[in-house]
Amino acid sequence: MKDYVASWEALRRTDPEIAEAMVDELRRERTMLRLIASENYASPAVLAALASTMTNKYAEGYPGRRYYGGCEFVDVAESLAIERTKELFGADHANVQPHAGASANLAVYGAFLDPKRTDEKVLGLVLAHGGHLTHGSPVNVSGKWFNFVGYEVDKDTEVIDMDRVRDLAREHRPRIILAGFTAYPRAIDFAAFRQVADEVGALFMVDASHFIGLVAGGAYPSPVPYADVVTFTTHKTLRGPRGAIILCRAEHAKAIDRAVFPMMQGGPLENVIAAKAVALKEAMAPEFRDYAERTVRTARALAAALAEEGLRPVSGGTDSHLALVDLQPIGMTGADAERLCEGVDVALNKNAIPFDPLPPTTSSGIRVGTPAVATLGMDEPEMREIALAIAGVLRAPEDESARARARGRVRDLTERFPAYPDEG
Ligand code: DSN
Repeated sequence: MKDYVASWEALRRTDPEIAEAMVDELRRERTMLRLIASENYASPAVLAALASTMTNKYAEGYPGRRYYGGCEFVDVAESLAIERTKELFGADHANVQPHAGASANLAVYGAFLDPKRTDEKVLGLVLAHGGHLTHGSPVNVSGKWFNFVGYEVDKDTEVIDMDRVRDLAREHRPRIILAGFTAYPRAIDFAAFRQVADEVGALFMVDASHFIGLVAGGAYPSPVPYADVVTFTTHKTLRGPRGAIILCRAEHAKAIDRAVFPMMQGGPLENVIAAKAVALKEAMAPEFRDYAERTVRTARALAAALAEEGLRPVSGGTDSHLALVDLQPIGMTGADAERLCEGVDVALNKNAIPFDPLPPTTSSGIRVGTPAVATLGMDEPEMREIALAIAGVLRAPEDESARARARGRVRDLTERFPAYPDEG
């Protein structure tokens, strides 16, 4: 009997249409330059854990305290994921069960807020200035059921103005102050947020989804010493499977565990938790520090190279894995830029910039991130190539020879830095 039973041949026989879609997706990931800041390449070991028979197991509860028998082996995987998380980030407590970042954030709100109490507020960065849908957007359950007050970036510097955050905190006396972003390029002053939270008696929550892999590799400040609760997804800079984890101080452990299960979720996805454990082990290796540093170094280089080509990085640059680029100087919308780049095999996304005059479906900016290209081994010289490909096409959208040159640059890069190369 085999020790591992997932079978590509069986899948191809059983469902050739799905198999073909998977082959096409792998080809796309190999041939496109992937600059979507929230995406990465999970390792073959992580992918193997996802396809394991642990997907067959029900395991409501937590290791050693389950509602089903037969959990001894998934307990091993989940306990390893918990211990590795605590060790890697120096946290008191970890819950590795959230299915997604949205579920993790909802669990934190469920743990500490009563939706019926209108006086319990959360102060968070507005979506239009780099926050997230789950940070109080009116179309999301966070904004529908809970009471959010938004802070913005400063109009001139385009960075978070801590005096403004303090003023809003004094005015609204929030129950939670939330820091974290999806499209904010700069380092966050976690100590300053903690001070404001202490002054008004608020809990301090950080959604570290985007930058947690950089924290693991020592390339971005850690929120853990300052925050009561830290949520993060595991598939962005951390390079694991899709899913999320919550860290918290010991005093909040029970409230967080109860909020994840049974308040928000039922059975945990134990195959995904095993894959999280694998990714955490990879993130503990010395090579991951090199990866995290290269990710930030390349993002800085890409922002600078785009600036040289006349594309303005919001806030003047980046301290993280992403840059937000204002296209107003070249008179182009984010939606058009996204489409043009896609046409030359560069995947990136349109993005609102602070104080954007256009609606989010069009937007005046693009977001570019380097977690995926840094995984492939690209470094500063390659960022110049990428900037030339993007700027060449955006500055001359009608020029077929510019498009051909850009496609050639992308092909050269993806061939020199292959994704999932065959072993041996
Ligand atoms: N949708 C993700 C992003 O692209 O940033 C965040 O959840």
